[in-house]
Amino acid sequence: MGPQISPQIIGSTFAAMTTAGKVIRCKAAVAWGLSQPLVMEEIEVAPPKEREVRIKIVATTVCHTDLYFLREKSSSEGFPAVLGHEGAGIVESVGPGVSRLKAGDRVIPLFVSQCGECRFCLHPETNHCNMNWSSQRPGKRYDVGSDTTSRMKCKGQTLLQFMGTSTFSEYTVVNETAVAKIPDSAPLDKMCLLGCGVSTGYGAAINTAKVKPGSSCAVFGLGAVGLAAVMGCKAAGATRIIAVDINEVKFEKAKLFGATEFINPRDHSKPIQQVLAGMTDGGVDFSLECTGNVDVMRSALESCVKGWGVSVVVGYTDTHDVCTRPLQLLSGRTWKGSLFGGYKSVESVPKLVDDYMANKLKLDEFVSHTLPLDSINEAFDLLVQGKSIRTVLKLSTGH
Ligand code: CXF
Ligand code: ZN
Repeated sequence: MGPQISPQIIGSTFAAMTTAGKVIRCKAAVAWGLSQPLVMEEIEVAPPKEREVRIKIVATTVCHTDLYFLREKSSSEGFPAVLGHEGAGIVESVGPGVSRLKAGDRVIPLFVSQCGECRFCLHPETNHCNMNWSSQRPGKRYDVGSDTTSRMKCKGQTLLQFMGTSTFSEYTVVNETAVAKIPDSAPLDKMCLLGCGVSTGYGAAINTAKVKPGSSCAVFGLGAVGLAAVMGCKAAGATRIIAVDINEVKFEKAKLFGATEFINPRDHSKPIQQVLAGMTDGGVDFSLECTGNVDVMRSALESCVKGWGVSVVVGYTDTHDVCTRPLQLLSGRTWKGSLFGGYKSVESVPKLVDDYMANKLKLDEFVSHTLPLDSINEAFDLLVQGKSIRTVLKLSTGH
């Protein structure tokens, strides 16, 4: 089904050639409740308000964070909702005051904004823009980001917009500060990967850990984020990249992205940090934790060498505390976290696109499956079972 303009909503203008300024009826995968399968529904997407952009989504993928917020009790505030934060599409229309973008532009919606004006955007060391959906309503996970309301409805109910992006829909509305404009030649079914997983892992190695040439690295967890972290370590010139996962099926892909050694912690009776210390004369220079498990976060920190080791937390959980003994830090290790790879989003994502187009950044290799949006529950299942890296969901209105 393509998008339809409802006669009830737009009355006599039904025959109009353009959808701009009108409510669009389209398909979306709606999350009605905790741990329930998503349901394909016809939803209504209102026109963009001031400083907002309505985007026709062409391709989207499922990230572990979508799964987490669908299934974890702590997020039960958030239904009904439209999840999805890795997408790419084409601007359908823009709201008042938008000059940087226009209808027809190819774009990637961003779950981290870059307004360019706030204290954080003006600081060179962070990408935590104050315009972000998470800053607008601290502690919440939903909203367009500009006025904390939703542009989506279904069966008379307001649909919460997830992470300011809601890409599991044929159309979504996003704040203009959370949109990256990309070249017309960029293939959208690959570009969606830059909306989260690849940028998150790759940037965590390059921007947050600041991996150095000739260094040793360990990457814990070999999903899309971990594989991208491996790719980032390689791009930064690391000579030893130790890939750690309990699912050995992932090792082959890790090798493709640059891993030089592979460890399954279940093959060892000693704690993994001791195994890594033994392999590297006391610990790796850099470690990246990409699982969201707090025990793994601790292991990753303690796998770093004393004196100068840097460990980066990339995985996410809001249900457990992370801990270590203070001596681990007193002895010179640094523990850091990374959101969206530390990238200032609006200006950096187009550069990643250029790198892909110049064959300097792998994206195709992350795509393990391709399905229509209607099969989204299958994509979730593949991720849960560890069978997919990324499933690209193509929308029927796609290009
Ligand atoms: C997310 C984790 C939850 C907070 C926002 C960023 N990372 C990627 O999906
Ligand atoms: Zn994500």
